[in-house]
Amino acid sequence: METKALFLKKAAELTPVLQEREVRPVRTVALEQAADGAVSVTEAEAFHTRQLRAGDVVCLDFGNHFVGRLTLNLGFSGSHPDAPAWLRIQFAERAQELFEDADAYHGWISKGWIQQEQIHVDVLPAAVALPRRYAFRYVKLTVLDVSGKYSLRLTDCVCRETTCADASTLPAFPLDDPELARIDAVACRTLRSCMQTVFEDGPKRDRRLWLGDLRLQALASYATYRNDELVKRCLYLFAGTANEEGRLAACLFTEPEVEADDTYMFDYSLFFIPTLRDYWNATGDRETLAELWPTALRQAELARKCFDDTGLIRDSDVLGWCFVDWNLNLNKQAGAQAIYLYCLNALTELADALGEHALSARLKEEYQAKKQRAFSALWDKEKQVFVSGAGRQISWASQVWMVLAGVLEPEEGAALLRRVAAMPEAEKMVTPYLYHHYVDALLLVGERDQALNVLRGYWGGMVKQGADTFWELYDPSNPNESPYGGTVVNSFCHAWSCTPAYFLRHRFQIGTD
Ligand code: RAM
Repeated sequence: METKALFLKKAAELTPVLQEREVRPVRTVALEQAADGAVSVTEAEAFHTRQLRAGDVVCLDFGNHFVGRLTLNLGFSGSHPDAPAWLRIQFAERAQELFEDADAYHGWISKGWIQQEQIHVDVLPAAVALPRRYAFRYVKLTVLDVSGKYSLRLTDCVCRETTCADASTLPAFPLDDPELARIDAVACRTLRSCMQTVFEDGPKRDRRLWLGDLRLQALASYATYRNDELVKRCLYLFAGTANEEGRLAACLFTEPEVEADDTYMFDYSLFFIPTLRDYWNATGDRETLAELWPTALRQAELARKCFDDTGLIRDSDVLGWCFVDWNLNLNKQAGAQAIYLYCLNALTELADALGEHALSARLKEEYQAKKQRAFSALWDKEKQVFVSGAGRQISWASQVWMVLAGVLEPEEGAALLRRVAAMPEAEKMVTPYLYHHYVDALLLVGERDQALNVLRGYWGGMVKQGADTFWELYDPSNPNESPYGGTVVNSFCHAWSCTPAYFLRHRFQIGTD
């Protein structure tokens, strides 16, 4: 069998059985939005006692974030229904979403992601199974119309929840500190909701496997639900969908057939290398390492072509040529150079593990040369920071990734991170994805207290805003930040934000017994 087909066969054999469970709303609520956008949630009359007429609204609170399919049990009182019940049903991960007008969204991402249905129910009573899988805590039902001769009753509402996270494998992690305990719990919940037949990036959107997200989910999984088989499946899915030259796509679909997306990003393809390294370190699964090693090696070979003859990565204006973060002003050149160096280090570790000593030595030489080039081309001697692109842009991202690439001694790296923090002109971080790397960089240079402060301040900031799961984007100075032209399509349960569980459990190891 051809190698890629073999990889996909292995991936298929590792498809997890999803656990299903029925959950019901824990209360009926009334939602109100204040002028500053804050939403208050108060308990309201229980849904099943209400007689609903045209224009009535029922909001259900499931008490936590769930992913699943919903069935509404509908009845009536009054005369025999002489017209259909016409309903709108909206799902929200955060209550705020229910105040957004889907029709007013004109951003570049499809409105199709907005979790909203309109249905006609011709015959009552009925059990109406809604057509999609939803990610939500709140469900809002609006009666668009019924006839004057009857009122509608919602007698029951059941969600069949799905996840492949097995609660029995989640190690207890008692923490004396309630703030950190809550951050850990929300992080675990985030990962759990994203664990479906692959590690999805977001169960609301995009509901697919992205390599950059997988890398962080895998780290969190090793420290929590420990689903190594799911990581292995995802690695084989990527390896099995490499293009003709061997390059891995940034993301892939699994339905109706497994298929790579036609989006390629410099950094995401490379992240196969550290993801395999982390899997190897966590499992010691040598067979998988040996089988997937050529795929990992190939990503570095292909990325190498993006450098000029002097060893400097070529910059590009193409949006998304290299991801790094969702800050649309961010220049990626320095970040890309650093990410390549970071991945070279991971590749060297794998080469050593496989006894490929000659290759390992060559990789080390290449690392030194490209590191020197980073300093000669991208280091601003006067400002003492890395700059990026023709405009010599200063950003958090460039410094964070250079630290992670190991180009500085720990004290120098710590000083660099402090320096950028004091530069208001530096391009900011906008996603938990880049904040993850900031925390990682702080830990690498020994700034443990500051790393913990970031967990408390940044992820804790989402908790303070009522997060049950961590969000795709969070800019404390602009909570309505969206690269998509509107927060209604943002994902509020997003894989790459689940890593506080990894940091707290694995890197800080501050749990109490
Ligand atoms: C977003 C996705 C995903 C991320 C990409 C680059 O569209 O939600 O999480 O990896 O961007």
